[in-house]
Order: sequence, then structure tokens, then C-alpha cells
Amino acid sequence: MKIFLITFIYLILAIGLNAQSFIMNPYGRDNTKLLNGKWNAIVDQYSRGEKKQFYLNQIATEDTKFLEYGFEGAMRLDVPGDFNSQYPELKYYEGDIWYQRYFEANKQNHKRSFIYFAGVSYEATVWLNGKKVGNHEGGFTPFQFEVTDLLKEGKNDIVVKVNNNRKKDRIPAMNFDWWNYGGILRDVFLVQTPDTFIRDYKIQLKKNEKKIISGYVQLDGAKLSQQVTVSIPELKIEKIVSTNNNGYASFEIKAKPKLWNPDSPKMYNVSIISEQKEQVKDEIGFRNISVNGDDILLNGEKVFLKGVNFHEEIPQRLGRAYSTADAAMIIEEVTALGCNFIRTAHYPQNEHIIRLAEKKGLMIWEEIPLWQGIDFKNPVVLDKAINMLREMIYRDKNRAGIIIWSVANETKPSNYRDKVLTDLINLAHELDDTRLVGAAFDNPRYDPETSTFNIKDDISKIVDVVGVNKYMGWYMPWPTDPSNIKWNVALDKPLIMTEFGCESLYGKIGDKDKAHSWSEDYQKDLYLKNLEMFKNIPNLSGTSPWVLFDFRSPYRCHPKNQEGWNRKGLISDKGQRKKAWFVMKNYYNNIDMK
Ligand code: GCB
Repeated sequence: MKIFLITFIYLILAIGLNAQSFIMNPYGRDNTKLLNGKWNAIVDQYSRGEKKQFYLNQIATEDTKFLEYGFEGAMRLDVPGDFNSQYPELKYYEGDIWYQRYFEANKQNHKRSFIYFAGVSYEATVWLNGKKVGNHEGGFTPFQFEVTDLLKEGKNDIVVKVNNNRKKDRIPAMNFDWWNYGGILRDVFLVQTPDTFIRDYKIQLKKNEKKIISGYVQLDGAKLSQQVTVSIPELKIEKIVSTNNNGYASFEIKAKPKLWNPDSPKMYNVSIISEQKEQVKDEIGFRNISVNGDDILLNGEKVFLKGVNFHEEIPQRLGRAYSTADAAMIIEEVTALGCNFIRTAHYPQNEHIIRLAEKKGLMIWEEIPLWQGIDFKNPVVLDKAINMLREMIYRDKNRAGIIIWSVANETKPSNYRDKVLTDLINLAHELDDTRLVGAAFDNPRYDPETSTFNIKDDISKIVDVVGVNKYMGWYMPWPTDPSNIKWNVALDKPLIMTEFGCESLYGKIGDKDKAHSWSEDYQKDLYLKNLEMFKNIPNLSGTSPWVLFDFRSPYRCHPKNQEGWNRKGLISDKGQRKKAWFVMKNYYNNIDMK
């Protein structure tokens, strides 16, 4: 009890310290201005820029003065976008890069102004007109700074120091199996609002109810008590709520929405208008997700998750995905495979991807980048993980497509790790009672005596859904015929095979029995064998092969077959479908329920 209390108090403190309050959905607001485009950039390999005050962006005028930096005439970098793919010399770069640009602002019609970043990897420090406005750590979630007082009418100068060093106390930490893309990876906005603005809202079906929409609005500013109108015209809903002294109002509305599901991903136009006529528009779907024994239920009906994993990367461009066009390319390949589910391994991907996936009827497993090798002993790491989880859930709580929040991938049991994951799982439930919480485990062990996989991991007992990453036939040779392998892993709850697969080089013909043939034939056969084994997993509720496309990774050093690529894609880096793709496609076409 005492331990529980201490954990709880710590959690509350940590939450308080890190409370994130970025503006919900800048994409659905009128008074925004994208600060995307070409920015000037300085590569600062030895991190001298702060000392040399790059953020002042000065020009030498006095006869006796000179400067050893300058943004005028410097390298140009596209925002959004990773820097690694923009210049050959930045391919492997890890360190500081300073970004700078000018922009015009109009202050007259707006009371408050914010600079909103949809994602900067990994750490960003921001200055406006020479003054520091703040710092943010974590590469895959939004953040913002209020610049009401610093913003000038007319020309403004923004400088961002980006750092993508790998560090022991970062998440992910020293190594991970994907490219360490750095930079201002996602959209940047100037958001302007009245003195009191709609900071946040949640509008979803109430837990386990099909006819009650529940939610809240949260205002921020001087006039916190207002009448706010929430409308969903197609459902003839126009609800006026009064916010309290803290700017908060919760509500429940009786309604009969057509429920969102993969075959018919119905979305409704929603609008929220404040008394000061500030408006936010969104498209929202309504659905229930729950677990009954070892079944996942969508709107009360059993569903099998036909999934796939992918990184936020466009392999043909050797860089991160950032636009709606990039999202379209990825999601088109997901749906071509016959999927109804994606795992955005191993981090929250940009909103273009999440929103398009939802529109196409894809259910989503979204994860924070707690990937192997995390320093769970360091309390700072828990703090950062809490922040990342909060930011992920905060950003995507209105997305019906998201059904599972995942707190980790392949972490080794230990007291420290168990405590961190327990805190995260509790927090995810506390922040959102309408979705499932999961984690991906690679530690089910095979017992040759009984030909059975078992798991010993306390965390597997407290998640709603267990994800299993098992590379049978690749990292672990088949101990016996796949059809003889039994599974006794978390039988009381749904199990999703969140990763399986192997590498193959597109076009390579080879021995289906030799892993080192790197052939499509080996990969195809491995898929067939895995699908055979899956028949013996009584609680199997979904599969999600690793991975949709070949992706870049410094882990992968084989000169001929890898060359810096993880070749486990069902589709090559050039976009060609491998033989295993057709195996999975066929499986998904024919599988009904388990
Ligand atoms: C895993 C990881 C994934 C790797 C994959 C691999 O278990 O979760 O991030 O890329 O294996 O290819 O080894």
C-alpha cells in the first residue's frame, strides 16, 4: 500500500511538472500560418552556437567587429524534413544544427500568438527575435511556445537549435534499428488566437456506450467562463456548454451516430465555437473498442486485426515521411495488402498518416519509442516517458482509429523496468478509459519438453492486449515442425503477433531452406510456416508482420544484401512487392475470424 501511495504521489508530481498544453489540432483552425519552406541552417558539430550566440543572428557593422557565423548565404534546409536526406554530408550526422528564417506576422487582429511544432527530432531549443522561448525533448510529438509578447508586427526572426545526438537518458536511447533522422521533421505553425482560446477538446463515444457522445472542452486565457457551442450538423447536434472558472466543461450528448468501422469508416464534421467566435473544426468518428476474454471487440463485435508495421519513412526518397502525399503513398500500400490495422512502430507518426489511416478504416496501435536498451534505473527516463505518453495521448485522443496505446517494445523484465511500465500503463488508463493499453514483448520462451511457448513477465499480466514479436525461422531456428508448436502465452487475453518476418533482397532467387540465401523464396517459406504456427495460438487476435517496406538502418551492415537497409520489407526500397507480400495478402483475403 505504501509503495502504491508513493508511486501515485510521484506520478501526480511528474504529471504536474510536465503537463503539456499544446493547442489541439492546429490543422482545424483558421488563424494559422505555416512556417514551412526553406530555412537557413548552420551545422554546429562541436556545439559552439549557444556560446557564440547564433540565436542573435547578428550582422557585423562596427569596424572592429566580426562574426564567425551567419545565416545569410548559409546552407538551406527544407522544413518539414529530416536534414540527413537533404545533403550527402549530413547522411550520418548526429549533433546540433541551427535553423533560422524570417516571417511576417500581423498582430492587430489577434491577441495571442504561439509557435507550434508538430515534431522536431530529437531536442529543440527555440528563440524568437533573439530571446529564448523554450526547449522540448522528444522527437515524435508536438509542442508549442507562447510568443505573444515577443512577436513583432511585420518581420520576425526565428532560430531553432536542433540536436539529434543519441544519449543514454534519451528515448529511444543509444541505439535503435532505424535511421536516426534529425531536424524539424514536421509542420511548423504560427497560431494566433483571441485572448481566450479553445486549447483542447475531446469528443468520443462514452466507454461501452453506443449512443452517448461524451467529452470536454478546455479554454485557456483571461475569460475562462464562456458559452461554447459544440456542433455535429449531420447528427443535428448543437450543444451549448458553459465552461467553469478553470475554463473547463464536460458534457454528454445522446446521439445515434453511425459507428466507425473498417468497412465503413464514417466520420462526422464537428465544430467548436467559443463566445469570442474562435472556431476549431475536426472530423471525428465514433466507435467502441473493448476486450472480452481473449477477444477484441469493435462496436461489440469480435474483430481480427489484419495489420502491418511501418516506419515513418519514404524508402524511395531515403528520408522521413512528412506530407499528405507521403501519407497517401504509405496508406495506399497498407490497404492494398488487405489490412484493417497498422502498428506505427515504434513512435507516434505524423498526423497526416494517422488521420488518413483513420479515414481509410484502419485501426491503429500507437506506441511511444521505449525501444529496448532504455535506462530504466534513471528516474529522469520515467519522467521523459511519462511526458511522451501524455503528449501522444493528448494529440490523438480524438482519433477513433486509435484503439491501442502501447507503452513499450521489447523491454527486459527487472524491478526498475516493471515499475516504469506499470506507471505508464496506469497513466494511459487514467488519461483515456476508452482505449486498450498494450506493449510488445519478445520474451515468450520455448520449452522443448512440451513444444510450447510460455511467458514469464508480470507486465504481460497488466496490459489489456499482449503483443508478441517472434522471429521464428530467423532469429530463432524452428525447433520442430511449425504445426507442432503450441502457445500458452497470456491465454486469458488477446494476443497480437506484433512482429514476425525475415530479410530478403528483392529479386533474389534462392534456397527456401537457407536463411543466408537472403532470398525471396526463403522469406516466402518462412511466412507460410509462421502462418501455419499461428493456427496453434488459441488467443490470436491479430497479426502484424515486420515490416511493410525495407527501411534504412545503421544496424544492417552486410555489404551485398543490406548496405544499411533492414530488408524485412514485404515491399522493397524501390516499391516492388516481394513473394511474401502475396502470401500475406492471401492470408488476409481469406481469414475471417479466428
Ligand atoms: C525487432 C524490433 C524492430 C526491429 C526488428 C528486426 O524485434 O522491434 O524494431 O527492426 O526486430 O528487424 O530485427
